[in-house]
Amino acid sequence: MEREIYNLIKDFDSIVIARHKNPDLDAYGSQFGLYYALKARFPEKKIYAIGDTNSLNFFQEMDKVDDDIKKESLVFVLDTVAKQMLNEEDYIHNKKIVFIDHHRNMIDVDSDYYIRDTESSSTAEMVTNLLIQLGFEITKDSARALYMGIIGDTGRFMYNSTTANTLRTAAVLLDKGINIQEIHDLIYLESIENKQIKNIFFNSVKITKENVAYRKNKKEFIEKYNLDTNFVSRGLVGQMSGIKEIPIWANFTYDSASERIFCELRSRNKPVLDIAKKYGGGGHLYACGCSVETWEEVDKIIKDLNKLAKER
Ligand SMILES: [Mn+2]
Repeated sequence: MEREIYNLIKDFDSIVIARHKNPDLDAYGSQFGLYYALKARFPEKKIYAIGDTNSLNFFQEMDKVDDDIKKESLVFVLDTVAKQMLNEEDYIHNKKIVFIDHHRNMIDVDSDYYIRDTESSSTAEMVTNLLIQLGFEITKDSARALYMGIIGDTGRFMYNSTTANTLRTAAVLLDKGINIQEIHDLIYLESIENKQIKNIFFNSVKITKENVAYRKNKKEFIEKYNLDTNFVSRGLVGQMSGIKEIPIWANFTYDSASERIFCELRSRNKPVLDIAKKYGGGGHLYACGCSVETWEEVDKIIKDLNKLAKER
C-alpha cells in the first residue's frame, strides 16, 4: 500500500487534506502533521487543509478550496470513515480518495484506499508511521502537530490505547526537537474563571448510596454563569472521574437550543452503553450519551445506573 500511496502523492499536483467535523486534537494533529510534511517535501504542489474550526485549532486558518480544484485532487480523509462524522462537501469531490483511520467503524463512503489500524492509539500515530515508511522528512511543525494528536487521543499516554509502538512513535517526534512543556501548557493550562466554574460544579455533585456520582446542570446554572452547553455537558463530566469510590458517574445538562437534557454517562469498568441505548443514545462501552426531554427521565437513568452499580 505504501508504494501506491507514494505514487499517488507524487503524481498529483493538488492534494486536499480533510478530517471529521468538530475536530478533536487527533483530527487536527493528523491533518496538519501530514500537511506540513507534504508541503516541506513538495513545495511546488498545491496542498490544502480543509474543514470546520473550533477552539482546538492551535495551527492555522483552514483553507477554502473550490469544488473544481477538489475534483482534480488527491483527497485524504483522516480520523473517520463514518458518513455522519463528515461534511459532504469536504470529500465527495475528488479524483482519488484515501481514508486513514484507527476507529472500529465500518466504512460507509466510497474510497480508493482505506488504511485502517484499530490497534493504533490515534490517526496521528498512523500518519507518523506512514510518513516514515514513505521516507518523507517529518519537519518540526509536522512533529508538533502529530504529537498533539497522539496526546489528545491517549490522554497524554494515560489511556490503555497507548502501546509500545505509540511510545516509539512519540520518541521519533521528540527527536525532531519539539518542546513538550510548551505544547502541554498551550493545550492544558486553564483560566482562573474555568477553575472556579469547576469548583462550583463539583461542590454540588450528588453521590447515591450505590456510589453513582451525578450532577444536574439546570437552566439557572447555565444562565447564571453564561456557560456553553457542550462545555458543561462533555467538558465537565470528567470532574467526576478518577475518584476511587466512584465507579459510575453521569452529567445531565439542560440545553436551551433543543430544550432537551444532554446526558453523559461514564464508567470505569461496567459498560453503561446499554443504558444510553435504552434512552435512544449511543457511543462507546464506558463513555456514551443520550438526550431526554424531562428531569423525570433523568431520575430513571440514575435509577438504572444505581441498579448497574449494585450488580456484581
Ligand atoms: Mn482519533
